[in-house]
Amino acid sequence: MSKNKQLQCGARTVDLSAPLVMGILNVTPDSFSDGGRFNSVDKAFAQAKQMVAEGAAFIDIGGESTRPGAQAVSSQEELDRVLPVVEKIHRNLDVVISLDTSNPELMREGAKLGAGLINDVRALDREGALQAAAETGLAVCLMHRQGEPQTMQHAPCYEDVVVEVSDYLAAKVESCVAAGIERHKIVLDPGFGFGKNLQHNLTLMAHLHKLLRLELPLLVGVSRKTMIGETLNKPVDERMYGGLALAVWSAVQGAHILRVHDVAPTVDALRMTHAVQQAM
Ligand code: 7PM
Repeated sequence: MSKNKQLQCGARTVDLSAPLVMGILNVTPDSFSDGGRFNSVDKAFAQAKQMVAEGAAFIDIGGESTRPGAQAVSSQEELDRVLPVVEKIHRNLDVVISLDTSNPELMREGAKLGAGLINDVRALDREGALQAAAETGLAVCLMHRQGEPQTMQHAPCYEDVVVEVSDYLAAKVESCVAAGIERHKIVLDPGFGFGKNLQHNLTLMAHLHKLLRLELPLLVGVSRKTMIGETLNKPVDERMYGGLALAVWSAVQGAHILRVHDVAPTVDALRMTHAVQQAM
């Protein structure tokens, strides 16, 4: 991937020549526990507004928890949670809206309301998802995983995790292109923690630059993840500094987008990193 690449996300063109931050916005009921629909839309919007003020270029909106053991959400429930937030953000904020979903209906409806990117942790594997994503014309993030979200951490196994992730993503790109998704609208993600143990995650992180051979933008999501918890022996609310180290490491290796909870500190860390990269 050359230095001054751009990514077309719906109506917006994103410049990927410096590392960008994607802020995570969960709109699951457990994230806004006091119930009322309007109240939760306002709270989600306020959080998005804050993340944009802190420098997020993308807001990744998710209404279905991918947490192992989490309850499955009906399609309508997911639409009802996510779409009002998409609409409000699109009308009021200057940011690319990413749909964190595997649901073809949400892809279509979200695209109509101004979303720019589809971030599907199931890599468009669900019935109808590949076609829906292609028909929206939006950019897509293809993430590697081994197994299904509910059971993927039971016994992850690889002969060569870097080669297998890379080969998987290369094959996915070809299926997407065959389905009508333009190559320049595809972002790749090794899927940290998705069917990977600590050693797999560390190996992937160490060799991240090898995924650049696929010549597409790279997205990395490690914010607050177990690989930090296991390395530092810290609970989820004490993983920010470890996450910043991995964000900087990823950017130095050539990652383009960092998906994080803690936007302000990550933006500073990446701006500082980029200033040094430019002096090379
Ligand atoms: C439970 C398990 C809660 C896993 C949350 C998660 C990624 C993603 C997620 C990622 C892309 C988390 C994950 N992770 N999308 N969605 N890449 N593209 O820790 O690494 O945020 S959900």
